[in-house]
Amino acid sequence: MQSMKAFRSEFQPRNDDILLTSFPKTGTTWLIALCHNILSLDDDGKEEDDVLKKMNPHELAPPLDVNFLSDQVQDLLLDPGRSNSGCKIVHVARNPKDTLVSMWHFYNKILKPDGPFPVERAVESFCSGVLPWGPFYENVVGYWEESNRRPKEVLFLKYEELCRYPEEQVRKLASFMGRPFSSMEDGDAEVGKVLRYSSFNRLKELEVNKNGVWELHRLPNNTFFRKGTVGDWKSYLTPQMAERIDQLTQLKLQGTGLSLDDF
Ligand code: PAP
Repeated sequence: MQSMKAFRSEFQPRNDDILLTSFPKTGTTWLIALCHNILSLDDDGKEEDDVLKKMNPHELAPPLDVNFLSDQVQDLLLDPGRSNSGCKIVHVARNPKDTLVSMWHFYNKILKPDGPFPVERAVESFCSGVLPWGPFYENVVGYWEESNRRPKEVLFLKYEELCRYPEEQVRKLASFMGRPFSSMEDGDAEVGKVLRYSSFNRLKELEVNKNGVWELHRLPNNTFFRKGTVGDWKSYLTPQMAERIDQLTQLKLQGTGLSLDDF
């Protein structure tokens, strides 16, 4: 909370900053990798030079809300070049049932309790909004509404659309970041490279993500790569649980124009 308060009162973005925002487990790791690879295209680097081979994507974009007071991001406070205008925000959202199941797996793994946390309690906690990083729906609707109000400054992406229309979505992301791809063949090749370098299968199999640890949080990097699919909730939630979440989703998103489907 201290870090969050300090962030809210003191952080001044630079005009060319791009802030990545998300509710946990909605595609943050993927989004960081995609943005990194879009920005790295100019370097014309070879695969062996890719820093993602040495670092978990999170190390490239430290989480400001948690670590604002840590040494790693302290320098952001001291940069006189920062002004409070013009920065861009990219938000990634995901359907609530996969988000919940992904979070449940994550905490079961890192907290190492005697047995898995009962899924019924995870559903209860999700539906009541009492969970790490607070209520899911208020978070996502806030970014959705802001993206409608300020489309040039706030881009709203969905995990499911990234899975289903990867080329289109990466082009949209790159244009928003001010690095549009050409519509010619070389542009298609670059989009393909960004997607390949950021892909779940590639990142999961990198040595750094198999056996490395993110020192800042002392978390094994492999906790960020589980299944990487849409609809895995079906293996864990009963039809009753799914129905409860669907009803809540309908209620919370009513009138917003936002849908969070697991198509
Ligand atoms: P975080 O909040 O801890 O950063 P985040 O990256 O937002 O987690 O979400 C993790 C989910 O994204 C995991 O989903 P799953 O549990 O349903 O499998 C993880 O597997 C998935 N993920 C990580 N990297 C990628 C990627 N490159 N492409 C697609 N999905 C990914």
